[in-house]
Amino acid sequence: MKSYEVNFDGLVGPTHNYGGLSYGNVASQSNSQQSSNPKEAALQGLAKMKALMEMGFQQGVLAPQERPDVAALRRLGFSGSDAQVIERAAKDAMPLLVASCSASSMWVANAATVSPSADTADGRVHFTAANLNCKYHRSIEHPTTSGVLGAMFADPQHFAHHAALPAVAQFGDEGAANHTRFCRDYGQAGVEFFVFGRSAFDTRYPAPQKYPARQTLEASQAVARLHGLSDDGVVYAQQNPSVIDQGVFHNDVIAVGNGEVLFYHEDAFLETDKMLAELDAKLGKRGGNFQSICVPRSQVTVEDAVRSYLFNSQLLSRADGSMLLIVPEECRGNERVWQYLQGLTSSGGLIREVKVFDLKQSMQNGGGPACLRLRVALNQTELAAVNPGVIMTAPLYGTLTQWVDKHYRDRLSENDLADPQLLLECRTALDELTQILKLGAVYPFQIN
Ligand code: SUG
Repeated sequence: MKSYEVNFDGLVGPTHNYGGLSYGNVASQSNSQQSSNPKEAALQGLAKMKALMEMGFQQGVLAPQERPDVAALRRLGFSGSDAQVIERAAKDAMPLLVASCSASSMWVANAATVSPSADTADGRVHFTAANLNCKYHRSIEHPTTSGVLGAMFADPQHFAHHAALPAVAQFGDEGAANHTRFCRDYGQAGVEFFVFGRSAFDTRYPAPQKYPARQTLEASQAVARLHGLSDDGVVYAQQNPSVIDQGVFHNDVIAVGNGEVLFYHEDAFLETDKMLAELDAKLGKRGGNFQSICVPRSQVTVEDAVRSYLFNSQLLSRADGSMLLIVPEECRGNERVWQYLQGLTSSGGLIREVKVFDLKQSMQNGGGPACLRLRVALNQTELAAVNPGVIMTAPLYGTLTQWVDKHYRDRLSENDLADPQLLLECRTALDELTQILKLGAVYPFQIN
């Protein structure tokens, strides 16, 4: 049976703004307080989805979350009508209002970790929503993430959903941003590669000095257990703590993998040779031929990688077996990175083509092409069991762009977040969206 990698891209929500909320994420910190353009952000994301669909890739869409999150503000003690909750938070605790308005659920690489059915003990596709426990504004995502994923992948015969891990730093989990799967074919058993930033319980592992390591080894191990992965199908590796301290807050800012290929920066990991040997051996036992492409620091520095998001690219397999790299415009803007990419595609290797996308609105918060998508490998039967409302088509693209044009503002600054009218606009938009995507009631305002 044929199998596919389906990319489900996060649709940018109507409150997209630059809140400066992510310490350790250089772009989020440096663009704090700038005004944003939610309409442009959503259209940039949709343009990427449409382009990939037109290139023949399977493409889906993942709905944004209800923001401002009034229920989250109520849990923090703000009361009264919804408008009063927002007004009081704006007056007494603006940072909390900003956090409750973040459209950060757009970076769906952090929504969950997904294991395809070929890897799991019960032969179902497993999802564990990420607790995103390192940042308050992201820690409030997982209940709705679970609801939306449940509405997209509803059939229990094919799909198993696990709640987020315990919400403590020791089980900090950032989902697929620190997880890659290698395989010969999407439908065959593969090797799942979990990258962690620190260990919560074992002091032998070093930790970064400056910025937080968001993913723990123990969280990755728990996800592997929940998904029923076998030891010979899993490899764990530690991120180099010094790159975390340079702004590599997720492994997908410094490495990307697909099929049999890992594309990574020389400084990305600790004990790289041991890790590569284990990947090679384990994929070899599953019939695959592991290949790695190391980008040397002499050609591209870690700083170049963080600024350009070279590795936050989508590495896609084409029908002829060659690969395509989807990179953000910022790669073209960096001379060393662009030169490296020219050399890479003309070297006769596997990666033959680079396509550039303008995702500036998302990039200014530290979210590139790879952050915006959640990969789900599915066989034909499983793909047919996915809610068809979320699969991208030309008519759906048309409907969603019209929906964005109708409901989104083209400028949002911090003061606008306190406008109770924004809450109404967002709820009206999202209510319509759940009908467009045929999700049913998934948002707190629809359920309570
Ligand atoms: O978690 N930025 C996100 C970016 C996530 C990128 N995802 C991956 N690398 N997979 C984060 O740091 C910034 C929000 C703000 O500052 O307004 C933010 O949440």
